[in-house]
Amino acid sequence: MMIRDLLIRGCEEKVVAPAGLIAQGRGEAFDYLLGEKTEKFALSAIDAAAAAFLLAEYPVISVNGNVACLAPEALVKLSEASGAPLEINLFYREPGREEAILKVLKDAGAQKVLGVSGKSGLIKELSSDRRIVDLDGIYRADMVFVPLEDGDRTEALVKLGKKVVTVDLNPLSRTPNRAHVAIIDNIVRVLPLLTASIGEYRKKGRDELEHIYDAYNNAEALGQALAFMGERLLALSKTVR
Ligand code: PTJ
Repeated sequence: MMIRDLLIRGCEEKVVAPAGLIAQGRGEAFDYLLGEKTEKFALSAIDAAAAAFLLAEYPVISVNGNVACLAPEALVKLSEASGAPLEINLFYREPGREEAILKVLKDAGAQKVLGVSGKSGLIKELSSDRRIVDLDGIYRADMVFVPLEDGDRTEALVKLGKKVVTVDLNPLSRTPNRAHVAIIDNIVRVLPLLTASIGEYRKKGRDELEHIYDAYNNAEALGQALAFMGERLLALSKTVR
């Protein structure tokens, strides 16, 4: 209920797009299927994601309205731990939204936020407003963290040769199926775990990080997430009286 209220308030303040409330509802439904816990397949994806951050030359964290509203402090901590800048990149570019999100991030302690300077480039493969990206950010990044993303942009970023890491509660959605690493879990639970994993992995050498990244198989993890949800529902069905 608290998270729901947070998003409703975020929507009133233009941080969250109206469609963001629908996205949250879809996410919540899948979170019920997960049992609202971080499972093994998500933990191994978090480890691969941490390795991807540390192996990248220029990683960037893409921030939309939902993520900024749900976990602004955790985003700032992830940015500090990984050295990856935050870039506001919106699907629904209504007037005032970027400014509202910038304020949320600054209030949470962000020093520098990309995507608001006007120094923008275009991802030509995309038709939505998400094609507008910061020349100093996603445009030149070799790895992009895009939680709660739409499928078109994930596909476009992969086509451009960038490594793409996402967080999505829905393993059937196109984004997790196109990304290199998809963490099937709630963004609120993932961000602190990912930040901790990056802190721990900083001590590891490049070879070890490459080994962790290469050992991860995204299709297998998505299959495990679906199987987990199915088995959980089956077990629950036996307890219904
Ligand atoms: O702020 P904007 O304008 O950039 O718009 C953001 C939204 C989320 C509205 C936009 O990107 C969008 O429409 O996304 P989709 O296509 O609805 O995809 C969002 C995905 O995030 C869905 O698959 C949801 O299941 C998933 N999701 C929702 N809440 C969470 C989540 N995944 C992880 N944690 C959540 N809390």
